[in-house]
Amino acid sequence: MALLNILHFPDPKLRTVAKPVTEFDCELKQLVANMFETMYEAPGIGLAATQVDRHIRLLVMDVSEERNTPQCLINPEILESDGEQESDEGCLSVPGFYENVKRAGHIRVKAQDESGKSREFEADGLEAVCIQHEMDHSQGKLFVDYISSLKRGRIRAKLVKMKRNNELG
Ligand code: K1U
Ligand code: ZN
Repeated sequence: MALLNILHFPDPKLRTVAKPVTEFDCELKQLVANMFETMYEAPGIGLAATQVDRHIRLLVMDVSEERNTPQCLINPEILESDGEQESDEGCLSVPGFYENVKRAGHIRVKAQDESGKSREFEADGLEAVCIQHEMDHSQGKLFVDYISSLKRGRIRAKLVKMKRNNELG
């Protein structure tokens, strides 16, 4: 397995709209394994392929406290959503910044697994927040797009400076 390089805001590659996964082969399974390793090491509760410069509709996540419930969602779709929840979100592509974001409180999701098998399930709380956050990445959207342009500009300037000073790892 291998750790993958995570892109940081404002890298324009993070704005790429991901394409559906069509081949469920060994290469895909290797990417999924590497993304889990990268997410656990970071540490994070989720990671989208877009963040590691692979522009396909794939995300991994583990929102369990024990960090023992890995989930891989391929070509995910939100079939239904209702309610509203607000919580602080972070992002491995925007390190060190947390902002309050409003999301649907309850979602019904359809997604494929690494073998291409489709399943449907419901999510709420942190799991629903994480799925919506990671699916935004596949659309080239970041949580900083939900805050004011003034705040986003400040975060951008700080991260550009940190990158220049080699402080982003
Ligand atoms: O960059 C990412 O997409 C991962 C991101 C996911 C996320 C966090 C919070 C709300 C919605 C989505 C993170 O994992 S940031 C790190 C983080 O929140 C965390 C890390 C370790 C333990 C607990 C939380
Ligand atoms: Zn993120």
